Amino acid sequence: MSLEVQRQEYYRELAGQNLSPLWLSLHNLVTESPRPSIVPAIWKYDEMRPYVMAAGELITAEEAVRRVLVLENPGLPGKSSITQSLYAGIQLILPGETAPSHRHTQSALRFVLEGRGAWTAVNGERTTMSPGDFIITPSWHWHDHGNPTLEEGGEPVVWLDGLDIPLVASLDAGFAENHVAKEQDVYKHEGESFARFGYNMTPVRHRSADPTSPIFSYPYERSREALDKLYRFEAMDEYDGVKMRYINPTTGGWAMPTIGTFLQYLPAGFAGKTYRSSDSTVYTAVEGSGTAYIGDAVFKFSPRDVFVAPSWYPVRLEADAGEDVVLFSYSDRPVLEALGLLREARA
Ligand code: GTQ
Repeated sequence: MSLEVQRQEYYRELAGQNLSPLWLSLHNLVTESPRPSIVPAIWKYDEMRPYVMAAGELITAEEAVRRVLVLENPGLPGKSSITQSLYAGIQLILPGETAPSHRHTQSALRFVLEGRGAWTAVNGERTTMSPGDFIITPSWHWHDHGNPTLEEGGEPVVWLDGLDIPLVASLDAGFAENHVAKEQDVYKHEGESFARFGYNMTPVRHRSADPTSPIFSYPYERSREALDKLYRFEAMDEYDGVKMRYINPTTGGWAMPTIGTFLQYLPAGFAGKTYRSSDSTVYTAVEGSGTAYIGDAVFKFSPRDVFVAPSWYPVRLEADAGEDVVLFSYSDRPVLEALGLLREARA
């Protein structure tokens, strides 16, 4: 019997023992650099919007629990993942609707795309949404969403959901439950969390082991003002323009333990240098139009479009002439950083 035939026979027997020879797979398991399954992709808001609005005619928020269209990376079909570790969806809530209260171990962020006046409730406090606001639902906290009725001036509100669903799934750490009530009790004033933690101060005896920021809404106006001032005061970064990360003000750490969130300003005509990093990043444009070069992909983006850059792909961002660009983005950077796995290359 030739050696090759003996080996084949041996491999067959191994499979029956739930064993496998590492020497056949080592090169795929331990690679020189990341080999993402996900691919660069863009979702144009103008193309998604009719489907989002059509969902509003077909199912209520209450029946759907969450009326969301999931942005699926074409490299991971059927996996409800926009990156290897993160999820993205577009959620619609119509006037008078409620998305009933539940909680889960997955952390969620909302980035408001269109409409105003809807609210999210967390920890007994409601926050009213406006475009560009970044809102957090921490792990295992009750949350429900609602919208004033038409008579009260409600309008359709659409936001981008970012969750760590694939990450939590990879760890088999998902738990969830529904609240007995449709809406949680509201026992705080709107703005209370921001008053406590949003002004570079915290209550004198504040101590918390919660890894998530106690600010659960970061209003766009304030974040935008910081970018505008920094642009006027300082030289920009050649790769990022002015790029800031949202923080937990009580620790200086990430606003969320598993998802890094960023707001970035590229002045009109900005042509960024090429960088790579091992965090896969989801971007949405808030203001202005430009071009994202991600590997071989060239994406023209406008406000509310969503695009994704896989780990270690070369990325370059440009703002069109006459268009100041603001980008919101999120990635698994806090996880990589905490585990010593974050790598960046700035050419
Ligand atoms: O709003 O709680 O897009 O639980 C996916 C799962 C949104 C939410 C999503 C969720 C939510």
